[in-house]
Amino acid sequence: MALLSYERKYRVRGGTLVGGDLFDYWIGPFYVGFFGITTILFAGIGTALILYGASQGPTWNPWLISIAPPDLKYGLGLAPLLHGGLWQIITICAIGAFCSWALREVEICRKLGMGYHVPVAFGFAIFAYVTLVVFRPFLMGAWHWGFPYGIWSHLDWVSNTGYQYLHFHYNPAHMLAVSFFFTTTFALALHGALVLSAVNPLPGDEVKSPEYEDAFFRDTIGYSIGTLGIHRLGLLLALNAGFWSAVCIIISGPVWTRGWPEWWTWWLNLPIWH
Ligand code: 07D
Ligand code: 07D
Ligand code: U10
Repeated sequence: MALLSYERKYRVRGGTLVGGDLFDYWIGPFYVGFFGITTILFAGIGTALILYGASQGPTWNPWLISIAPPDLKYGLGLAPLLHGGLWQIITICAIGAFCSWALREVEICRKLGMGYHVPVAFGFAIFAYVTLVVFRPFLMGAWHWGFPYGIWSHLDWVSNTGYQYLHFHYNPAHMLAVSFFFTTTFALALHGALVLSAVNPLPGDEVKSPEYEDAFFRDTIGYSIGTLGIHRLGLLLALNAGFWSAVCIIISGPVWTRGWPEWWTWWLNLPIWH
């Protein structure tokens, strides 16, 4: 079916969470909806505030523009606009835009009668972000602990925060998160390669059925997870990568304040060694 006739069939009213028929329309390829409007508003205001902050700062170099969180002395209170207040409003706009985007995805899922897997998955990314800029700073008693909004400066924050705990690689949840990220790319590489090898043959060759894909992995490793199963596994791996990332940073400070290498002394202190 051609794309446009397909869209005519599915571009129907209904499924909105709020607003009824209001905003229940498309602009070009984009579904709008109530949450499309709130996305544009939050993203627009947040972007404008970043530009305003940049205009008050020392550089227009896009790599170096940075909007810093408030000084430690402001604790969990509001800070003056140019001393972290911008960062606070931009954070609210960012959370507003990300959550609006997720809810717009939910409305599109409802229109299409599909499951909510995509917005749920995006929810894990939002969760990781909110952990970094709300939950952890809140538990540590100051917005100061959030990361600065700048391409280069946020890298400095990751490095500095890592070294505050001496050796971040010794954080056990960071190990889990890193391993899940690696496993996710490994699984996607295997899956992408396997599908292309079966359904995109050289000219003249036949397209192979899923049985061939199953047979390849049975022959190679003795087991095939199956064509639906690999997508379940991929989602599970990716969500765990984001989840354990959030865990690894929320425990750094609120739960464990010393160097991460020291955490492993529990191993040396096991009674079996004494
Ligand atoms: C490919 C989908 C498209 C998204 C893109 C990002 C902006 C920012 C804004 C100037 C995979 C669009 C970027 C809108 C411009 C301003 C104010 C997704 C794809 C292309 N980081 N990070 C990057 C963000 C954190 C870290 C790049 C965002 C944490 C490291 C880009 C967030 C920590 C490295 C970027 C965020 C951290 C990066 C490429 C939010 C731990 C790199 C991102 C909202 C998670 C890499 C110069 C990418 C780099 C990089 C964006 C948070 C660590 C600028 C929006 C605080 C170590 N990060 N990041 O491809 O090259 O994502 O940096 O949480 O090495 Mg980061
Ligand atoms: C937070 C992004 C959310 C994004 C959202 C959407 C837009 C719109 C618009 C394109 C979570 C944004 C969308 C803006 C764009 C358009 C149109 C994702 C987020 C909501 N580390 N480390 C991690 C590795 C070291 C340290 C996570 C590896 C060192 C700290 C991951 C190595 C030290 C923190 C990870 C390594 C250190 C982390 C990041 C290797 C530094 C964190 C992924 C090989 C000296 C962060 C929640 C993530 C974290 C984190 C990997 C090394 C420190 C597991 C592979 C030893 C302080 N590290 N790390 O979280 O957990 O994504 O954040 O050496 O805070 Mg690490
Ligand atoms: C998958 C799949 C599968 C497929 C697939 C895919 C997964 C098997 C069937 C999908 C995968 C791909 C296509 C592969 C590539 C994807 C990636 C590598 C992921 C990363 C993606 C990107 C980098 C692209 C990001 C692009 C985005 C987010 C679109 C940006 C668009 C907007 C900001 C507009 C959003 C629209 C809204 C909110 C609705 C309402 C508004 C409008 C329509 C009009 C816009 C309004 C204005 C211009 C007003 C003015 C705006 C202001 C003032 C503020 C604007 C501020 C901004 C920051 C924009 O498994 O099957 O195949 O294909």
